[in-house]
Amino acid sequence: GRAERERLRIAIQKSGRLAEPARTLLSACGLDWRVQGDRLFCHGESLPVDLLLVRDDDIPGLIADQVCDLGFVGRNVLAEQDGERRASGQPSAFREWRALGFGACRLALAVPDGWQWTGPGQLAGRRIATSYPVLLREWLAREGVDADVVRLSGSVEIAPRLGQADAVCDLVSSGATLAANQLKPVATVLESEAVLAGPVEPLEGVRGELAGLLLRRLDGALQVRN
Ligand code: PRT
Ligand code: ZN
Repeated sequence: GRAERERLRIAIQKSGRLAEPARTLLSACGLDWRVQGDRLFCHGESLPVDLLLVRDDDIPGLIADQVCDLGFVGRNVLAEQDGERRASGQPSAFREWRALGFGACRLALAVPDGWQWTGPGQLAGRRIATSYPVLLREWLAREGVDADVVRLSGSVEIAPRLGQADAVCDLVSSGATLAANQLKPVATVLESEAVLAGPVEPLEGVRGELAGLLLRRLDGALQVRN
């Protein structure tokens, strides 16, 4: 059964923004894998640490289900899915173990360029498009603003032009995408970067020892970078 697994299993993004830096960082920790072409599973050679290559959105759930022990994922994804569990009364099943210093971005509220921004109260009664409805609702509650959250899985930034929403809440790094859509960021909901995610409780047994070894090497590698 999964509880007796004697190899550590780490989930990383198969392709996308975090895929390459995640592999580079794990290599810097002395891990390597047999070349396995297009496979989703990479068997670790130098240590009993295997990789699973997946969609970033699947990583928190894989940790919650103990299919994987650890994962490299954006804090934004981890926080949204943790919030989803909270909202449905489920206990936390994963948490951030380390911030990794790459994949920096922020989840930001953005409004049309033409708006004279006066503060969060301006969003009252407005429709806001986002792929992060839980984090947005929590922010609105903190600010005491009652707005309509429109959940979209992608192309959030064109929602205002399509008349689907008045404002957006989306990830921003350079800001070029917002600008190209005549939007401007006005408030930050979450500062994000890639993180090492793991279970709420420490791992035990062989996998606990492997995780400890990996963390020591990771901390060393991160220190060299910073
Ligand atoms: O296929 P899979 O589901 O695994 O990938 P994905 O398409 O969901 O994720 P991906 O690779 O786009 O992003 C993975 C993670 O990278 C995100 O969860 C963030 O933690 C982090 N990250 C860092 C970003 C950005 N920067 C970013 N700029 N994720 C997305 N963007 C998008 C943003 O949504 C917007 O469309 O880039 C656009 C804005 O960029 P700027 O530079 O124009 O502001
Ligand atoms: Zn994704």
